[in-house]
Amino acid sequence: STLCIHGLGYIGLPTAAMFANYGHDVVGYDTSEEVVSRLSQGDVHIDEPGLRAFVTQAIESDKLTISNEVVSAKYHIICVPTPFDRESKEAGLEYVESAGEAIVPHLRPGDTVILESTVPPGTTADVLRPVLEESTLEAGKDFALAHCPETVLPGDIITELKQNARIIGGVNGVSTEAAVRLYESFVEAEIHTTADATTAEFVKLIQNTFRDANIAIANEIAKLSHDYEIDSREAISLANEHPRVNIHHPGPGVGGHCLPVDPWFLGQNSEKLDLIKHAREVNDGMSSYIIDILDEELDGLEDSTIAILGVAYKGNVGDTRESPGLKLARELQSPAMQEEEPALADGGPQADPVKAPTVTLHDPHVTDQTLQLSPLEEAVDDADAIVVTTDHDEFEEMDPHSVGRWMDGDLIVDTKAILDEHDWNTEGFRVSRI
Ligand code: SAJ
Repeated sequence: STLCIHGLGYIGLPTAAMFANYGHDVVGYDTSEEVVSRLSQGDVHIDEPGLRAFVTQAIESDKLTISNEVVSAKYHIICVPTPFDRESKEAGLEYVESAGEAIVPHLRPGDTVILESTVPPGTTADVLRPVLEESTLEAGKDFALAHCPETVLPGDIITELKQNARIIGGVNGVSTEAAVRLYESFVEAEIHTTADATTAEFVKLIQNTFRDANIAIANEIAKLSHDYEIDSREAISLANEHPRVNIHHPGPGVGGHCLPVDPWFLGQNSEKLDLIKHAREVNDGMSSYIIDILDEELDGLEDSTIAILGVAYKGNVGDTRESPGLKLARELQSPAMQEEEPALADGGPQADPVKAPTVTLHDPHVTDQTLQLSPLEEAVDDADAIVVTTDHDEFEEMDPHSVGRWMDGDLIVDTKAILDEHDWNTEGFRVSRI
């Protein structure tokens, strides 16, 4: 059958290729001229293992067509972004609404519309449904409407698309069934159905919220461990020997476009966020905790040079959204750091502002030209301290001897505990783990 996928990003593109490679006739639609023209030339704009070959296969078999126009199709699948506004802590639903509006002129009785984008509970029923019903067709009666949230892990998208269980909730039973029949064509795991679309939206959000809150516990445990002078990783791993305990790993904070954002979506139409909100704040506070460690270990940060290794949001990906490394860099260079010493009262001579640290950045996976990234040797050249903020393979393999020769100081803060402490100590480094 024919499918029109709306939005060819991290989720839409692999999903379009997946349906095409399973024999459906798919049109991949994106509003960006650049995305459409690059993809039409076989240039895959997303850095994800195996994706290039997977998309090429779909295009070359003529099952996937890339287009800058919406077409009539038996199934419309919406995979557009829902950008997070840091000020209001709300999801922007403008792309979901405009995708709905683009479908309206093409919507026919018997079609099915599926929303995959992560959205606040209630969006399918209260935001998308009224837009689609401008067609004068009725959801659940004339056309099917369901939410089927994506759950794939960047770095392992193609495998997880097939192997993860899916949750599908339609605005009524007929809608749910229509969506289930479609996903059955490639999903190998169980497809669970919910009574309504709102439950499916809610389930997606609480999965990421659970992971975020669990990491917050790990981060707080790491801070406690520091005070008791014990190894948090060893403590957590031993605690996890219990059959009902599964504490995640501490680190420099939680990045990406999902975990730091989705918990807020839960609170968009409710006032009840409490522990969940607090957990978010614990994770967001890890950058200032790292600054405290640097400050303590370096006896003040004035005039220091700090090299941050890792500006991607996690290991072995090139995505920098909500990156803990970049957040740390921003905070190290923020005006607050420069005003550490309060200016004197009116009229008196102004105190010399404390000079904020110089920050250098290095990341072998990130290609973003707008960031001032340096090669490793340049980034650590003359640095007083290094902070490792992602578990890229390249960092695990770094040679402590060379790094020791290039840099000035001897401090390395290993927020992901990936370095062999013994090797680095042998080269004269002080290793501080989180
Ligand atoms: N992190 C830790 N400690 C851990 C695990 C992760 O600090 O023990 C950090 C990572 O370094 C990273 C952040 O959390 O900064 C998020 O990384 P992640 O690998 O946990 O997750 P994402 O954001 O790449 O993908 C998540 C996944 N959700 C869950 O595992 C519940 C994925 O399955 C979802 O599809 C995706 O969000 C999404 O799109 O919602």
